[in-house]
Amino acid sequence: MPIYNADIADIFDEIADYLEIEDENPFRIRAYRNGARSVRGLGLELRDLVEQEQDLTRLSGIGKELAAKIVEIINTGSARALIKLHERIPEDVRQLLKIPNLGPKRVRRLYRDLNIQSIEDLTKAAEDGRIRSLAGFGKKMETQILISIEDFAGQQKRYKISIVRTYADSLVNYLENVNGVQQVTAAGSLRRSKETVGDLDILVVAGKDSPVMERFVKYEDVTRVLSRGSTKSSIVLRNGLQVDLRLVEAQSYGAALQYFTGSQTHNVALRQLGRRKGLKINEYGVFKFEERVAGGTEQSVYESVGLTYIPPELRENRGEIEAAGENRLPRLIEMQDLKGDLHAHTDWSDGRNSFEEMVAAAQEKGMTYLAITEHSGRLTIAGGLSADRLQAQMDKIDQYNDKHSNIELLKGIEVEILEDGRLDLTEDILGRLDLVVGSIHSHFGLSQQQQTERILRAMDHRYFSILAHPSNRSIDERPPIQVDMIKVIQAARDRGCYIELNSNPKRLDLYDTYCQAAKAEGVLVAVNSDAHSVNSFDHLRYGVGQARRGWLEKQDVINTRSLAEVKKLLKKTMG
Ligand code: DGT
Ligand code: CA
Ligand code: CA
Ligand code: ZN
Repeated sequence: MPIYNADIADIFDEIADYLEIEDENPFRIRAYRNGARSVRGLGLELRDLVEQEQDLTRLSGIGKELAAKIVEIINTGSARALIKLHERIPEDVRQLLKIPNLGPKRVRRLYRDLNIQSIEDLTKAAEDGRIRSLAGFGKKMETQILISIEDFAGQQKRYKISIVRTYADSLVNYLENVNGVQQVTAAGSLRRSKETVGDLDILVVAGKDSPVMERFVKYEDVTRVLSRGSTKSSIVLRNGLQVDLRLVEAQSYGAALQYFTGSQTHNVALRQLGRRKGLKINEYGVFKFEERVAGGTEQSVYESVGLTYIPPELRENRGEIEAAGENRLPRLIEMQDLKGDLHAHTDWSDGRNSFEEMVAAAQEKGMTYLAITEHSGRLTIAGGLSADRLQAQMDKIDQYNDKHSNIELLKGIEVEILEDGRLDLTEDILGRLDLVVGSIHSHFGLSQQQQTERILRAMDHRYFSILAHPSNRSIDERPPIQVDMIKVIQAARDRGCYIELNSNPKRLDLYDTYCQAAKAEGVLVAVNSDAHSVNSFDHLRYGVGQARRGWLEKQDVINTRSLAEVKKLLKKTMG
């Protein structure tokens, strides 16, 4: 692989970072920084100059030490100086330099004296009050550090999964069509189905002569090229999304996919496990002494340390490694397990498509049942239904079911939970439905105790089937309400009702950890679309992704059941 100037500049910057943490001679540090800058800005590729045996010290900003390093990097792909620094300082300590107002001196103290190796370590130490005791830090500095970490996190804009999915699909398709490209995979948090994605990580296997890097940086949607190297390049798309591309050899594909899928904490735990077994795991493969023992596939990487394959959605270091070691990983739910949908709107309330269009679309998706659940009257901005209109819709549904047999419509409502926990319709009308979906669209600011009691009271109603979007967060728009979700889940268990995982990518609410809690309590989860148009049934894939992150299996989700079973389960909540 040819070495590009960007590869060399990255190495110089990395060396400078470590030298700063080590409190090295400032002139030497500055030499590396200047070197990185001038290498990046150079019009010619250094590897051509080296091949022509030109004197590199004639370039501005390049002295004897750096010239020698450039030759070394071009010939060997790396610099011994950097490898030595890596042995002394863990890689992640470098991240600390990015925190505003921290600076290398403080980073050094934090690492040396408190063994803080990452931003997570730093957050924890500040929260535990361990930083104030360091000489020269103090309580004020400790608070300031927490604020700076938050600022830093805030700068890292995150994108909804649905947006990144769309961009990823186009880019993957584009790269697949470049000459010599054998494989393209989107890794990182997208592959783990996280609700939001910081940047997109793409992994490519291609032949030696493939122009894939050139084509990548020339993708039509690129607004900025951050770096361009032989095995690694980064671009920014017009919407601000950063995309990192890594080029790997086929024999390393599995190891690289495993590495770049993350999460970082999962990878750290996996590497530790490897170390205990005398194996070294990195993005190139699994090695015993110097010999490669695995790495072509992800499966081989996991098997090399005695684990069964761990699906990407579980890779958060939340017990999946232990479970894989004992062969008790869940068999995660899949898209085709869904038999129907228990929450959808039509233009009778605020949906964009007609009743007939929604039903046809659900049928086309292969659903065997669909619950129509319009808003109730109190939600006037959403065209909420009065009792009379609801009765009219129920009649329409009865007529539909009489005439058709390939999909069954269920009579439902998305009833407003009022501020005091009462429902927005009387028992008289609610009792005529197949299911009652209850949700909150107002009074988001109640205290945790009030909010929790409000929901518990709503669930206490004679007719209450499913609590919809329980935290009410709306990504980029609204934080979650304050509620004791564990209490709510336990209440659902006691009352025999169900909890929704809303598949709309701006909600994805129930959170993954609460899916696990629901499963532990034996509360069935409804993975619903909350469709407001024919296209939004497609959102179910994100709901399933989130359910998988929450360790849910087919049997944990109510709408994987047959129509007859679902009707029975809903009936239990209706009287
Ligand atoms: P994001 O982009 O914030 O949504 O989250 P990720 O998980 O995609 O993180 P990202 O893009 O920084 O890196 C992708 C994966 O590559 C990450 O999950 C683990 C691996 N990785 C990247 N940088 C490092 C690193 O410095 N140390 C370790 N151990 N792993 C890393
Ligand atoms: Ca990423
Ligand atoms: Ca990345
Ligand atoms: Zn709804």
